Amino acid sequence: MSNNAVVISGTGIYVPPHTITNEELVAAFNAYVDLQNAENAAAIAAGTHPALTHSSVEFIEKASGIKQRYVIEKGGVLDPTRMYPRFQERPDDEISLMAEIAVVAAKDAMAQAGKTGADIDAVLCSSANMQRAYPAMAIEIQQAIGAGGYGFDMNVACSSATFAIEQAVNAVKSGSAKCVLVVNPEITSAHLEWKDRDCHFIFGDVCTAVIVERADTATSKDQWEVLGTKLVTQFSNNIRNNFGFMNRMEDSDPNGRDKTFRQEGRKVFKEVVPMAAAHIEAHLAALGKEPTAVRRYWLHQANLGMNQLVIKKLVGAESTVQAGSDVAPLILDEFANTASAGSIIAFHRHRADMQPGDVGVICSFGAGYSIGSVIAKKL
Ligand code: CO8
Repeated sequence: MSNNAVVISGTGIYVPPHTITNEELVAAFNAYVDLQNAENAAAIAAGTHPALTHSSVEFIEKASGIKQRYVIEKGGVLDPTRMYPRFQERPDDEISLMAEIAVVAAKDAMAQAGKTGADIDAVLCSSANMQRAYPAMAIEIQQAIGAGGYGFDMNVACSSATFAIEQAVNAVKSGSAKCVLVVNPEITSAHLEWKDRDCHFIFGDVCTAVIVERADTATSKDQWEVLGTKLVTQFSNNIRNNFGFMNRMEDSDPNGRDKTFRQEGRKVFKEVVPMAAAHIEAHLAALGKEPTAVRRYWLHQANLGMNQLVIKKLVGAESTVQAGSDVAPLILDEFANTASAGSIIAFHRHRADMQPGDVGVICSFGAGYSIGSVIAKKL
């Protein structure tokens, strides 16, 4: 191990209190469809308004592998007259919801790494959406855990966590920080379009946390040397969310369909799978490693079929991607797509059995397009 080695010394998670099963989700969605179709019955009969179509549990499980999702608030999502969560606006002197869940995940990771707030000198709050522009959630979290140094928010959609880990590793290597907390509070329920049959089943809420520090300060029993990180972006319109601070000035509809998540799912699937596999292969090759020498892949959790194909391209073992799988564990069935947190949940939940010297790859892929990989060795 080199003198300036950097390790991941702890991970943590916040799991929301409510689950929504596919059955519950589809029942609420279909009730919404029936209400809408009844309201528009005359126009539908006249052929001037399209009728909405029911969703199905069978489709969701076959197309995605998702069986349920966790959410912070359930009642609003399942109310067919509303179809989005109910959150209360908080006063400025109360901690924000994003920061609150991040602090829970952060404390979990800090306990694993044996760190207190005073040990942390950088906080990166990195996720697919931010609940406000400023002050940064990262700085709010920094204050809540009693950390020093600096904090900032960053957003690279589903690759927010891996991109933040690279920033953390570089900060530690350069000496600008000694011990970095990366948190990924993903309140996807607030920017998912629950009324759209094509995507209403895709996302779930969660928060993950990772501690990145110098190897010579780490005391955790479970340390992972970061052998390398590799990031890439390539512009695509296939996943978009146009919500933003310019909307008011543009006089655009604040409830317009383009102000929440939308995608060309098929195109994303086809284009991102080969990109992700080639990215991982090139990253491993740069470190002189073969894909078959990797003990475990903690992949982005968007779609079971995507992960099966990525693994097939890498190691030719398609059938091994499933819940509890050894080569590429799945957490998507339980959590759905949690944007940037997915690959980190897989790493958090599925590494206890690994041995010193084992190498694993964390890899995210998503909107942008953006792909990030972190290659780590168990010490
Ligand atoms: N119930 C029943 N039938 C349905 C449903 C439904 N809910 N939805 C679609 N169908 C029907 C369609 O109408 C279609 O019927 P027909 O063949 O008669 O036209 C048929 O099923 C097939 O439809 P699709 O082709 O759309 O279905 P796919 O097999 O492609 O599966 C998926 C759809 C699951 C979306 C799949 O394409 C997929 O997972 N793609 C990859 C998605 C992905 O990875 N996206 C990443 C985006 S996440 C990211 O980067 C972070 C963004 C920030 C987070 C935002 C949080 C809100």
